[in-house]
Amino acid sequence: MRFLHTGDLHLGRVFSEARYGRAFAQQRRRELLDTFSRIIDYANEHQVDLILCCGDFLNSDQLCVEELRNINAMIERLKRAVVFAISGNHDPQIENSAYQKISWSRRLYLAPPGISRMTLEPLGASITCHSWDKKEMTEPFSVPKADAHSNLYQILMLHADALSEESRYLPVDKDALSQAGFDYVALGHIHSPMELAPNVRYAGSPEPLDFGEEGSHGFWLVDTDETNQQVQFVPFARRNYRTLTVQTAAQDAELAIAERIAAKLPCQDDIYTVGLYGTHPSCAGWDLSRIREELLGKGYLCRLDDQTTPDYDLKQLGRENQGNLIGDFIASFQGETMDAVHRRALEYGLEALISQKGRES
Ligand SMILES: [Mn+2]
Repeated sequence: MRFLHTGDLHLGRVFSEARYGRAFAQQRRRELLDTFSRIIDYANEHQVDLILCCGDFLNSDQLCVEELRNINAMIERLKRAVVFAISGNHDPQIENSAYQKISWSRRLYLAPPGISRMTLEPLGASITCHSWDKKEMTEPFSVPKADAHSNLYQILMLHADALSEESRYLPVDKDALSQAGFDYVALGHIHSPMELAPNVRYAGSPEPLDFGEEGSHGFWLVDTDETNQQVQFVPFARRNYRTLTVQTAAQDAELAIAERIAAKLPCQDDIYTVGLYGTHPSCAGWDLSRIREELLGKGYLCRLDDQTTPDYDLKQLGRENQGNLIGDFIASFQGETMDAVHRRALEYGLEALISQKGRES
């Protein structure tokens, strides 16, 4: 048997226009659907028997009926495989969920809420799984045991959080998962692919869904026969998120910074967090949205993380302003541990005071 382990496709997810800009937010939403369509093509081209979808297949509330029909038409294109899905916290089987709104293809099997077990006789496999019917589940999940007498290939499918005991999303003990006797434990919910034990994996989302979800995204492809099991990760994302840093100096013009950033970005397809380090002009900071728009015009989608510090000399500024409001303000920070929050507070306060002073004189 050859199966594909995926999950967290979040089809229908709406991307923030504030973060991505309107056009790109809409494009990115379409790309998630395109990637599911590419997965269907991949399954057809690679003789996949079974697609495991480990929850959060749909952002249930954000899809209209016509879009659901389009997704269903993609599933209908499968020649050989079936999609075996469990519901997660974004597509729980509640009243009026997306799963109730249209009549779905027989190639999609959605496991009922709670724990269930199903035998796929032609594939020599059995699937034990859990499906959601609410948006939060805080009780720790007690892991069912595999059938010790079965000679089937036994899969456990869960949408659960094996990384945090305090999780509101079905906390589960990862050692219990690896020791329950299953040949393969297919997990969803965490968006990065991860191997927790030789038989326990998170699929991760095939597309990264937001800043912070860096690294490779795709799905697992598993081949099994009576004696062997081969598991490979297939990178599949249309875009990746990346982080890089750029140095600034106080005399830099906004457009010069944009040029410098663009020169460091290797690929227009990816989405970047650019950390700005160095100094910025002490009283007239840069307009970061201007830099961002300039980069967007060149085809780069970036988030700017401004870590620059103003170019004034704090000691000298304190000496020059001894006894006045600015001097007192600087002195009030002495003895404080200057973490990022304190530094920002000092900087914003000083900028306000200095510009006020400039207006008065
Ligand atoms: Mn989830």
